[in-house]
Amino acid sequence: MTRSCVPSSTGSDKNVKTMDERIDALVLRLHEIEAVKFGSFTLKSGLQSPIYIDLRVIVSYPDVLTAVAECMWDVLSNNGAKFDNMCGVPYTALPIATCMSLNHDCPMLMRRKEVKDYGTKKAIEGAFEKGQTCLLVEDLVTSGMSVMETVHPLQHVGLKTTDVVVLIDREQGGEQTLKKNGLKLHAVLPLSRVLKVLEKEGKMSKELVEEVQQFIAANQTGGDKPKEEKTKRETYAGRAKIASNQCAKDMFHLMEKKKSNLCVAADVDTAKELLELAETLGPEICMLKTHCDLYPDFTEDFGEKLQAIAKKHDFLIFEDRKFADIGNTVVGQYSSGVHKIADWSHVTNAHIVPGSGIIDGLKSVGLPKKRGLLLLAEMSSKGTMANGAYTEAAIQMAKDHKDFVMGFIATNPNAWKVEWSKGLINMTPGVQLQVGGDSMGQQYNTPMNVICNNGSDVIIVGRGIYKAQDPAKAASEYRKAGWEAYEKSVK
Ligand code: 5BU
Repeated sequence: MTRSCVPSSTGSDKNVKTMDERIDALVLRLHEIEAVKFGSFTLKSGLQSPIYIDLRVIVSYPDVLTAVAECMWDVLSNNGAKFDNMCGVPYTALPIATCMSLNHDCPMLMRRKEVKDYGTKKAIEGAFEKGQTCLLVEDLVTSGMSVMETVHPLQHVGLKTTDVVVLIDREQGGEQTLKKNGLKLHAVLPLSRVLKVLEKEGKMSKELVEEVQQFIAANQTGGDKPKEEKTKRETYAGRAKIASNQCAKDMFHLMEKKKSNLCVAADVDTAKELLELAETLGPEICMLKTHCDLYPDFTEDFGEKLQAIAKKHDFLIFEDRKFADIGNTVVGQYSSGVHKIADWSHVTNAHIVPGSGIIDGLKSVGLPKKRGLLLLAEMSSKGTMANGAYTEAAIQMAKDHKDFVMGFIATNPNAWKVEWSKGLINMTPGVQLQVGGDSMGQQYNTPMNVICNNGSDVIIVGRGIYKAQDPAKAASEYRKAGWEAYEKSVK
């Protein structure tokens, strides 16, 4: 297919400066306008970073914006990229894409960030034809997640996406993630080059460069490749032997038996739909996660019916209740009320915000029934406060209640480096086959990253399965992906 946009470089001062010179000059300008800063910065994830890159400021410096857009176009030209139109990832990359579009007469499209469900509402604005190839324009890539959030709606309307151009690649695994999703990354500035130029020009000390390099090396998002040093670990069967909680033991055994580490988050609208889904997906899963307060048709016999299906297909039930009150209150919430969760759900979970009394309360109800409790050590959503000291407190509370606490909701247990917890299960929500997220802060990681690189045991998948055209087929795909990741990690 002929593509209408075939970049050839036309930078304004290209005749007087080589591309390398222009890029080096741009690095200095970015430092000057504080788009690249050094110090101690708290990132959204809670991590302390010695480097902070904020390219939003470039809109106030037309010379920088022009140089950025020209360098990005030239990189595409050097790499022989071809496309029909382009779409900037909102918001920082929008003016960059606009500049490229105007300077090179290449049509632009826009993604509406506020459309929550691109299946039903118009998410891509502009004129295009199905089958055209759309270039993704982004200012900065770290994990590749925000790029994927724009790729999905573009693909959904029939556009092909093959190339992504960015100004800065933080070299933290984004390129590998994009590659796994069929995208080639064109970066003007790998972060290492930014550091090199700034050190050469006396803007950074050697020690500071090393500090940033160490931070980047220690905070890889992992792409989707198994990291060699983290791959080997104990099998589920081996861990069943050392688990103290009965539900954890049962879960490890049944995962090994069924060859499934897939938990489906069945957030459907009614109890009727939930029971149907449990019947359909039962053979594929080790656990079914419910939110029983979602169902307007919840009846007293719900638990009994679900238990029968769970028994038939051999899976555990996990009511994702997220208890968060003092011990005395959660006793009643867990055992009685409309839902009587303790009667039918093998597993439930709790926030540790109230302190360890919440575990004592839940345990007084759950332990005699051989139930298990998951503590929320981390969450999948953007900006979660469950990190650092909070996560450490959750780990300590689990250690003090090994009989009842069966494990954690966790996103990166490998980072905890806790040896004693092998008998506990780590379960991770926010999983889809591609990285990305939704418009309300959910963040998705892939089964390979979750199980193999981040050291979790169970993938929890909701919309990736129950919103699929064929949920049974999707569940089988997720099960396969989760199991392959597990096998890779124990080899
Ligand atoms: P999704 O459709 O795959 O995004 O559903 C994720 C499910 O996991 C949903 O039921 C959430 O309530 C649940 N969840 C989560 O997404 N993130 C968390 O940190 C915890 C639970 Br805890």
